[in-house]
This record gives sequence, structure tokens and C-alpha cells, in this order.
Amino acid sequence: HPTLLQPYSERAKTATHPLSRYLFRLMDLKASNLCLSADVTTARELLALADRVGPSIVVLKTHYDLISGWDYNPQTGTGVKLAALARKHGFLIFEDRKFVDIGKTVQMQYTAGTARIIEWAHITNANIDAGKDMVRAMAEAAANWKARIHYEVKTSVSVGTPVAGQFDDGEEQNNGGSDRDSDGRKGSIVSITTVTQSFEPADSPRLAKTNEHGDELVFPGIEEPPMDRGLLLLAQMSSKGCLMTKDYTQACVEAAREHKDFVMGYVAQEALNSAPDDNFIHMTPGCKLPPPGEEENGHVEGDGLGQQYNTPAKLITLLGTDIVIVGRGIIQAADPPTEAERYRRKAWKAYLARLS
Ligand code: 5BU
Repeated sequence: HPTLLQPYSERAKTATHPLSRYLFRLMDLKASNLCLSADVTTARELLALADRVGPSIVVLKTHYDLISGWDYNPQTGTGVKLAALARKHGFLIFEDRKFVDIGKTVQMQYTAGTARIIEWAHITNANIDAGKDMVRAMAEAAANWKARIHYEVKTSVSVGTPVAGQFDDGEEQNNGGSDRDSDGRKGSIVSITTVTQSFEPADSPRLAKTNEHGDELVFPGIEEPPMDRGLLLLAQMSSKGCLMTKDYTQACVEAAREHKDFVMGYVAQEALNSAPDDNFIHMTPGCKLPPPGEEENGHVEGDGLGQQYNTPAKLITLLGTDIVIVGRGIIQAADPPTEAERYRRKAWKAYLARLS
């Protein structure tokens, strides 16, 4: 497929989703196709790790529900602090939530509840086993969220019970020209309430770009990401015995094409672009390098709990995915920032090898 041989800077120009265009440019700028899976146990460790490894990565993947001490405060909590680190270092936040339910439920899980994922995660993902309508439901939730960004006006009009004779004199009432409610019932308007509420997302471009000491709070060289939210479809998994069939993966491809303005691409183990104008991005977990100095043969031993590992070279050069997702390979190293750099260089080299 043509996207296998195209530089990310070129794919940035033709991707449909604004966040994909941004991400491809960020990858080109930082020479990085590395995502850190920040599976540490406390919020404090998460923020410290994001700050240290931020320069090497373009995406930080979270599982907010395995972090203890996650602060849910929508103004000062962990999501907001992560969003600030993302602005500072130039990476996107991907909450690996794997939504799967009926459309209405996923809308509520995505936008509300304790974590309010949509407020701080640029990207999340979904398993479409429950049917692809939930992708439309999430797209709708994201569009509504975006529309609310600057202000929100809610007007509710309540109509009381008709009072005999009140409107029967042939005169229009002084209530905007109608004495009927929206269902055509006659009645008297009891109250009109208008609520205006300003709303600023955690990574708004309107936030300050420097602090009181003049320190830069924004990654230089590229503008801040667009105020859009994106979805990755869980098309294939890395684990042994995964039950996702070829038909399921194909259904993901079809759903992605139907929702190009919301679906950025896939979490998958191989490239899935096949139609001439497909330009979806592929992120791939189950990635590990052998220890420094040891020979690479593409495969690294699994974790004994079903996880299987491939090297960046195999995933990016041979199987054609775009971003490798690395967790324990980096987190458990003696010095995570140094190890992250080793992964960044290897994964970038694998991408350059694919191009040539
Ligand atoms: P590891 O420590 O690099 O094995 O962590 C992998 C991460 O990616 C972990 O957060 C998993 O939940 C996540 N993951 C995965 O391993 N395989 C998959 O197919 C998907 C997610 Br989808």
C-alpha cells in the first residue's frame, strides 16, 4: 500500500483527521514513532515518568483505572496535569480504555463519570464487538464536546397545564408569538431558564504559554494540537490466543472508513490500509527490544501471562505499523529516559528502513 512508502510528513498532508495530521507532523519533527505505555501504580509516578520520558515520545498511553491516587478534579487533577506535560513536551495522550458497550452507555462513560476521559485524553480506543453503531455514538459525543468548548447555553422552557379559557380569546399571548408548547399543546409558559457556562478544556490553546518565571509551557516548533478528539479501533491484539477474527478486523476497517473524521486509525499488529485512499495510523503494543548488545531476531520472549513481543524492526519495517507502544521495556529499565531514547532510535531507524 502507498502509505507504507510515504514519509510521515507526506501522510500529514492527506490524513483526514486533524489530530492525525498533527501527530504525523509531530512524529516528523521529533523523529519519533514511540508511544510510552505508562503503566505505573501511582499518579505521582505517572506524572514524573511523563515529564522525564516526554522528550522521546509522541504519544503517552494511560490506563487511568490502574493508577492509584488519580485525582479526578476537572481543574487541577491528574488529567489536567498530564495535559500540561503533553503541551510542554509535545505528545498526545491516549487513554487505552477499550470501550465496548451500547452507544448510549459509551457516550456517558467517555464524557462523564469520575474520569471524564474526553476532557484530557486526545485519543481513546474502542472494541467494536458490540456493533459499529457505538463508533457513531462516540463520534457524536466528541462533536458535542467540541461544540461546547467556548460556551454553553441551555434554554429550557416549561409549559404549565392549560387553564380553561386563558388562550381562547383569539389573541396571541406575549410569549414569542406562540401560546402552544413544542408538542402543540396549549398552555401557559411557567418559566424560561438560560444557563451560560464557559468551558475550557485541559489543553486549551488559550492557556498561558509561559509561567511567571518566563519558562516555556509549550513545546516549540509546532502549534498546539487541534481541539479535536480521536478514536483508534481495536482491530487486533498482541496477546496469545486472541479471539479477534479476520472478519472482526475487517469490520473495524469498514467502520474506520465510515467515520474518517473521528477514527484516526487502529491498534493493530500489522498495517491495515488497503483501499487506495486509506491513510489510517497504526499503533502497536507488544513491543520489546532484547537487552543492549544482544542480537535481534524480531521476536522477544513473552511475559508468561499471554503478552507476546516483537521488536520495533519487525513491527515497523516488516509489518508496516507506524507507532510502537512500549510499556515494561522502558518502565522497568534502570533509567527509563535513556531506554526510551534507545527505543526511539530503533523504531525511527525501522521506519527509515521501510521508506528505502
Ligand atoms: P507492555 O508492558 O509493553 O507489555 O505493555 C503493553 C501495554 O499495551 C499494556 O498497557 C496493555 O494493556 C496494552 N495492550 C497490549 O499489550 N496489547 C494489546 O493488544 C492492546 C493493548 Br490493544
